[in-house]
Amino acid sequence: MKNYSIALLPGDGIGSEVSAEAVKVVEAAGKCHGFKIEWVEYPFGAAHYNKTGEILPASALDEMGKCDAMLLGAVGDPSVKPGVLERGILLTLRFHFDQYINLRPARSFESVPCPVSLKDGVTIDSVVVRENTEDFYMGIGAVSEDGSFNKPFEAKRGLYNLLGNLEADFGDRFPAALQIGALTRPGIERVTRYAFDLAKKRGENKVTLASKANAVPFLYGFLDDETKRIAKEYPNIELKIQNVDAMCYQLARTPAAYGVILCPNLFGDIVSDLLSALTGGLGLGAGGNIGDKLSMFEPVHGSAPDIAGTGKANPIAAILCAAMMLDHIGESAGAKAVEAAVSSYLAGDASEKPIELGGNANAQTVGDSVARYIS
Ligand code: GGG
Repeated sequence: MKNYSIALLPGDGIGSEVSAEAVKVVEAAGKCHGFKIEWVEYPFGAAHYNKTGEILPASALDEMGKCDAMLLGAVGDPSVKPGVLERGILLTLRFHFDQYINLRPARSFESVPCPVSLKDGVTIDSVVVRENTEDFYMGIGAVSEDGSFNKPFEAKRGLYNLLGNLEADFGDRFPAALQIGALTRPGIERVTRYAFDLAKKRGENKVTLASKANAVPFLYGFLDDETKRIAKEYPNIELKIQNVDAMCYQLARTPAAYGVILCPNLFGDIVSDLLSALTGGLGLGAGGNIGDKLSMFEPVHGSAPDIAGTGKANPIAAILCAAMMLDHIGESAGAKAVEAAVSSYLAGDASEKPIELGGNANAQTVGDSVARYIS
């Protein structure tokens, strides 16, 4: 019997509902496949912040770093100013543990209707490889009441510590905002190699890069050039560079035409929501924040406060995150069992499907059903 220690951060909104079901299914897989999980649960999120003023203490980061992986529900709540929890918890975790890949697979299920028609037998099987530490997620910026800026900044990453000063003046006196993005050669290199290695592993001969060098030439022109340079290391895999707007258009028309999609941080967030919708709904989109230290598995969806507590949350994304996590820690048989259980469950009685997919099953019932299919 192998034992693992997994940090569990249910977070806000539907986060606790969906992560409870993921835990249930992992426990069932552990019983069948001979592993045991010690869950180390953390309270961080809106309720804890509103009660204590604490966001994510350094002591918790130290403790989490000793775990084998982390499962995260969702972060963000209307009771807290946007960005406080997202930056203070989610992005802090990604940056602190240098989780430089955000891997977001998107697969259609035969039994789940897609909003666009697919030819018979054609399925969506693509994966977004999103750079997870740079681009417009650097957190460098300011809002000014009088259009002038003079503010030092620091952005600590695994690869570097960026120091600088944001200094600008619009001249006229009006409120304004400035935010800057950054991309670096080592940041692009590691995510590009990851994407190309993944394409090779999947037996594919193409990686498509979502870019926008025509309108944002400094950042994305650099991205294109650096990606082309790395792509030369993979002579059997073509690099196709596509403007992200054209990619969204083509994804909506021919979603099955894509395999590995390489994205800078912001486009990756957007494109993976679109892909989740194309495969049937946000409640199906799993993801992993992967790095060489602690990796963290987190659904594509957010905390969805509008449906929290209603039972409408679809826990399949969180359950598929748990499968990714099991694969990551080396429990690949357990991971396959969870994926197979999800497919079997979704192929079953339509009325027992999640509410998001037109059935009557609340989050708890979905979790119970998937757990029953584990073998
Ligand atoms: N639109 C779904 C959603 O809110 N997902 C969570 C999210 O956007 N997280 C921020 C991120 O992944 O960067």
